[in-house]
Amino acid sequence: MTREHAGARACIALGSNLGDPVRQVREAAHTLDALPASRRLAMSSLYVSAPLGGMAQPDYINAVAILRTHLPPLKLLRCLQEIETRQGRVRSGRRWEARTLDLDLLLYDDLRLRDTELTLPHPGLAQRNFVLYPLFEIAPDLDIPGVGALRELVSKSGMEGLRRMVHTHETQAS
Ligand code: ROI
Repeated sequence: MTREHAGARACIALGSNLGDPVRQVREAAHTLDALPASRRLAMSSLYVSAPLGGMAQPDYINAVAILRTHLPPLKLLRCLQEIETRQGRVRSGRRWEARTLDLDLLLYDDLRLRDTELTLPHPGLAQRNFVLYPLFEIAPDLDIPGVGALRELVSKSGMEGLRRMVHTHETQAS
């Protein structure tokens, strides 16, 4: 089937470390389900992950979702930013600070893009185990355009600071 018929496959990273992060991520997952011209294909487990960036802040809850969507990449990005805002995120412009909800567009089919607003694949993807592991859980055979096989990246990346949440009733990040 062509992309026009099937839509594109978009991978989205979810992260939160404020305001009941488990609830934030679950709520965002439900909202993604309801995006126009889209449907959610898969959702990873939730992971508890130590904050990257060196600033003292609470642990994160991270996960990855995959959508089938007819929204073009920048339109999808705006939808994600709208969800972040609706769930209480205030953008101060500071790079490493804690946040109620972060939704990053990781991949959009095999598109490579360098725009002022959007870079695809997401530039941090290969270095972040809290993105690689949940993505691998739901798309183990994925190839990251210009980077390589996800399987390889995962095998080179440790699980340091990362823990998959097994108990669905767990509500605390630590
Ligand atoms: N650290 C972790 N573990 N998870 C995140 O989602 C995350 N997001 C961020 C920074 C501040 C870089 N650190 C993070 O934006």
